[in-house]
Amino acid sequence: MELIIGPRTYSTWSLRGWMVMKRTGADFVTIDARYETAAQKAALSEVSPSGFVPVLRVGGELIWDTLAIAEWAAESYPEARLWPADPTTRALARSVTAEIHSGFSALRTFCSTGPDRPMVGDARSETPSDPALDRDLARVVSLFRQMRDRFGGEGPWLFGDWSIADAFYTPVAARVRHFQIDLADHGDDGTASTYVERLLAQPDFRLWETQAQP
Ligand SMILES: N[C@@H](CCC(=O)N[C@@H](CS)C(=O)NCC(=O)O)C(=O)O
Repeated sequence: MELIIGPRTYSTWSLRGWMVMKRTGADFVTIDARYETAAQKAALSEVSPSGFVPVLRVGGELIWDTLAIAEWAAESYPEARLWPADPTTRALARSVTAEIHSGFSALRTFCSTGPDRPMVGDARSETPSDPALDRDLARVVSLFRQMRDRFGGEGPWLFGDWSIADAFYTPVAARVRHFQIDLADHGDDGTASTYVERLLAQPDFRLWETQAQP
């Protein structure tokens, strides 16, 4: 089984897919792809139907798009409990996961990652400012506070036990760190920033950071 990923320094979707695959406990190898130049993009299109990463190659099939990979992993490795067991909690976890998968466009635009704006390491950028970004950050804070207040008694993650939702919000935590965003400015009472720190301290994320090439 192979997971084709982009640069570990800034490929946020690759990080999400890789974290989910790591949690399955399955044996897989990662294959590095790049997409800075036209030639690299053309080469990526040879292995990725959409031209994007991550892509999972399994049993002669390709699964592209992070959410599809995550759902495949949850179905294929039920013992990894990648989604919450309770159907209502699972629906909430899927909702917040879908929200980051298809939304938060201002956060992505104003806090975009790249070779000079890495989600790993000590480099930091100036905090951007825009009303649309403020709205996205207020939503992130409210979502984190709401879920942590509700499920905090069941464990340290967004829905108590670790789930795919935590993988999907790890790059958000990395953006908060890189762009030096003070979540208190966006309605945090400390709950969201504590959760952000927890995401950044995950051993899998630390491993990803150490494997990232500058
Ligand atoms: N909806 C896709 C988005 C994947 C995506 O945007 N991947 C970026 C890297 S983080 C990419 O492959 N970019 C290639 C390019 O811009 O040419 C998913 O969830 O996997």
